[in-house]
Amino acid sequence: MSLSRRDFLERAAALTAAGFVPRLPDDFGHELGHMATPAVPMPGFRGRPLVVSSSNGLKGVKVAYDKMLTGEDPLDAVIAGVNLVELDPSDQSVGLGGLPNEEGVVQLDASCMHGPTRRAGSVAAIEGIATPSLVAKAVMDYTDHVMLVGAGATKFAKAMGFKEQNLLTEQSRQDWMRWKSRLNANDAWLDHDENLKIKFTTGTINMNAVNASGDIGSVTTTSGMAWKVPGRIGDSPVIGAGQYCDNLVGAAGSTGRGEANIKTCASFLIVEFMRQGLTPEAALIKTLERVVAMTEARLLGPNGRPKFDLEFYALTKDGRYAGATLYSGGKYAVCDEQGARLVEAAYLYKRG
Ligand code: SD4
Repeated sequence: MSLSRRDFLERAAALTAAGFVPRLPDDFGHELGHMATPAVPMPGFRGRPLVVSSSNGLKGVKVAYDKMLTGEDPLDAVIAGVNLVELDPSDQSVGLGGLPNEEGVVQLDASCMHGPTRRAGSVAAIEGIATPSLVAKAVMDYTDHVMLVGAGATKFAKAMGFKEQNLLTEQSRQDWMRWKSRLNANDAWLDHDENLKIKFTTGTINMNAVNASGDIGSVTTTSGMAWKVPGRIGDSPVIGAGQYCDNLVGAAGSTGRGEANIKTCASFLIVEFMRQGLTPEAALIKTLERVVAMTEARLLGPNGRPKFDLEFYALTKDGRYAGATLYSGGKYAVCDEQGARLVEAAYLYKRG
């Protein structure tokens, strides 16, 4: 987000009055950090409501934003935003209709974090429940634990009154069968669609919000990688990887290759970089650089760049935000007083 120097100084003055440590931009537009001094919010802090998500949350960010304006908690607001996508059977990367694992079973991951109470909840490899984001929140609200997985997560959800249902839509079942029939030319499965290209769907939705009081919530929900090994969980349910929020600083989340993200604890790292004074965009780019540095050789192309993509999203307590991807061309969704819109993401490498 570009901010004129005057806007910046005005905002900095307001934040200082509210107890924030002022940070000045360097020549590159980044802010100079004051590493040893965490921002301290004061009672009466006024920020601006803002919601940031992956691009598939364009409708959801508006839902979340409107809910916050009526006083709803930022975490409840973003969960309502991602529920839209979880319940949409045509989105094949989240909730109902998500592409299944290699055995044709839809296994879902989700996690959430609530800034004001410093609590978190998560479920992984849960089956038969369309809204794992709400189950993650129930883990947070009703147990002394942070993470439930597999059969235990499903059992918990049913005990909490969630409805069990078949999440494998006919479209996703057909896509799985086509993938399966192409695995081995010598097996007994006949391939009916010679020219059909099976997409390797990635999707996932991460959504983060801050309200006018500077309270923050974040959530990420996914069906993970299509055709994964049963039991595989990605970054989405891992607090600090798929999403993270700290009510003093801001929130961050990710979509894309979870295996790459987990190794850098990227969402936590982004929030830490912002705590040290980097702008959201600088924090995202620096974290993408860390991802590249941590990438194993087999996943690097001849040019030394990753063969996968990864997308990050972040916002700060005082209403700044950014999205960034490894490769150019990405977009992300934002909703604030200017309405819901897609915004071009920053990037590390120009595509092509
Ligand atoms: C995962 N990060 O399970 C998720 C997948 C994803 O876009 O984001 N796809 O690794």
